[in-house]
Amino acid sequence: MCSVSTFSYLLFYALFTVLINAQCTNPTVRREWRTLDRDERAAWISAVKCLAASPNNPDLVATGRYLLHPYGLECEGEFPAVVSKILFYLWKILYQIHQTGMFLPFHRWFVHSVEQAMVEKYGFSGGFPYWNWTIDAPDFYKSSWWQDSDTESGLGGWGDPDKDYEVQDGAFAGFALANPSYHPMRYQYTAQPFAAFAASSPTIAQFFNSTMLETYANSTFHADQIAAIIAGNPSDLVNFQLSPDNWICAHGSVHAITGGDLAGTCPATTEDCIPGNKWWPNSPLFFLHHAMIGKIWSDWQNLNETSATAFAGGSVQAFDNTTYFAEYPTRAPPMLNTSSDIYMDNMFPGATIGDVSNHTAGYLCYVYE
Ligand SMILES: [Cu+2]
Repeated sequence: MCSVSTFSYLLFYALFTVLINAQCTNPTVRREWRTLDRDERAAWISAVKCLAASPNNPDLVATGRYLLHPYGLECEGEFPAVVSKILFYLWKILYQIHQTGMFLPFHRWFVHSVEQAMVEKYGFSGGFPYWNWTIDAPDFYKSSWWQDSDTESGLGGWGDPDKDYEVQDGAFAGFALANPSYHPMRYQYTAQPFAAFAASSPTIAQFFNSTMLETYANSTFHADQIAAIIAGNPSDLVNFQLSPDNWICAHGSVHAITGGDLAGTCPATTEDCIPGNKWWPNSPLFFLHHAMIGKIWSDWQNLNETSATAFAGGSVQAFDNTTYFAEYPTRAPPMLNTSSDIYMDNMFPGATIGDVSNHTAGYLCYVYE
């Protein structure tokens, strides 16, 4: 049941400005999904479904950057009530928030903003869960992550190959999504996803050599590798960020090995569809995945004082050629700084990059367990 009170929604925005200056004395705790009990899992799923069914924010302003995407204009407009509109939004600005300095700040603010909407509009108690996929890396296909088919609290398993990889069990079976066309949620296990990913675009293909094309995705996100990323590159955000946001990396690998609505092939019913990364944020798993990316950033920040406030990065993907790409590892000018606004286009309240560098101060008040 999704009950929305206009009053509480308005109150949320009024409170929001007051909370900026509040002390973070009682942070919410972000826990791994599998440590949540059944009621906690069901509460998160219920709030996500309510959010997905809610109307678009009328203040959302479409900007020119949507036009970069070949499907951008086709997907504008109203969708049936159950379509996951909020997930739809992020997909449109894919090119500004990956492989730019916006990658970590944007995703931190976006997950937080979604959590706040769930709390204020749908009674979610807060403490956003995360997906520690290092647990699943050794045998991703058969891991415990894909074994919970509870219709209220389970995330469900893999899609059925005989039914276009549509998910058949768990609370999100049949969950309706808008991109690249209206379809039920899908997951398609793909052990070596990068050849297909590279083939989706000549621009992307130029950055892949034969070794990269054959990489097993789960070989990039084992626990010891993530620990090394966190311990490596102290104070050096440029090279730290490259670890989860390069062509072959933990972030992209989790998307691509899951396939379907976390990044993958086209739904069978979609015409003129280019497979690949165009709908990476479709699945609600997106938020659990990016809460984990936020945890890795947080763990790295907590290792030393300089890392805690470090920022560096450009605003434009440096994809012209491999030399230019190598010159701007977290992307090209115009450069971003801590005063730069995070792209939200009025969907959620705005913030700057500096506002999100510390998740226990200012707007943010949570810790990871
Ligand atoms: Cu992602």
